[in-house]
Amino acid sequence: MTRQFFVGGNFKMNPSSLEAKKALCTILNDADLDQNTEVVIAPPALYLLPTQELIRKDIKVSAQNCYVKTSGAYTGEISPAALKDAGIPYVILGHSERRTIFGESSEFVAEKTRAALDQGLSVILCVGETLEQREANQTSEVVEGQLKEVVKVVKEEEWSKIVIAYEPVWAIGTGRTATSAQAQETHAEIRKYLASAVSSAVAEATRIIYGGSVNKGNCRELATQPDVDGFLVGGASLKAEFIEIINAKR
Ligand code: G2H
Repeated sequence: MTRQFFVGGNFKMNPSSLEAKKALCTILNDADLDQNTEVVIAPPALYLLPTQELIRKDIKVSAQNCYVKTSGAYTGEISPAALKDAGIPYVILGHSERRTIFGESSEFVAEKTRAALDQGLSVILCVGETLEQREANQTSEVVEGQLKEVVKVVKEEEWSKIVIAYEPVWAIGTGRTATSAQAQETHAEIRKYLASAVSSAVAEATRIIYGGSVNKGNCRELATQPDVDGFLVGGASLKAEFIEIINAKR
């Protein structure tokens, strides 16, 4: 089975003006993009709707987070039902910045995944180990532990709505990218885990993308790896080089 290449742009809390956001959309709108690649951009929550208006229709828009409840007294949170209502098809969940800075546990990320799926949203589910964990040879254990909680709450047929983003924490925003061999090794382990914990069909069909300092210089080599099905791009998604990353397979 061929898995459609997927490139996500995680803008994080950038840029902090609508003008800069418009400029980014214009660059993408004018670009010659590989039509075989699914492209999703995740602006800050306040800019989701203007971005959806401005961006070409073959690029999808994603939230960077959502809560587990659909409505109620949860000041500052984003409802997955509101995302659905606004026509936002994707949400990023479990990003390491959410896990480390905001203390989100794997159980909570799984609960959010369940809530998002219940609204019909697709999920970019992030997993990854710290440098300390990698050096202690705990990468598989950590990543499988993060996935295990999600496996518990997702039905087999729902995995088609999930893209797994493997983002080693030590490679995020540091300029230190995993080598293509390191990425391939962990992606293959994740696929093997899915085969044993869910099914071989899900393992074969699920896209596993890499994130962590992806740029125009390293994307082509990473994209040659058989289990690397795309990228989640942070810093470089705010620049024109994002186009070269989207076109990495061309
Ligand atoms: C990892 C990635 C996007 P960056 O967080 O999710 O960011 O490419 O800046 O390392």
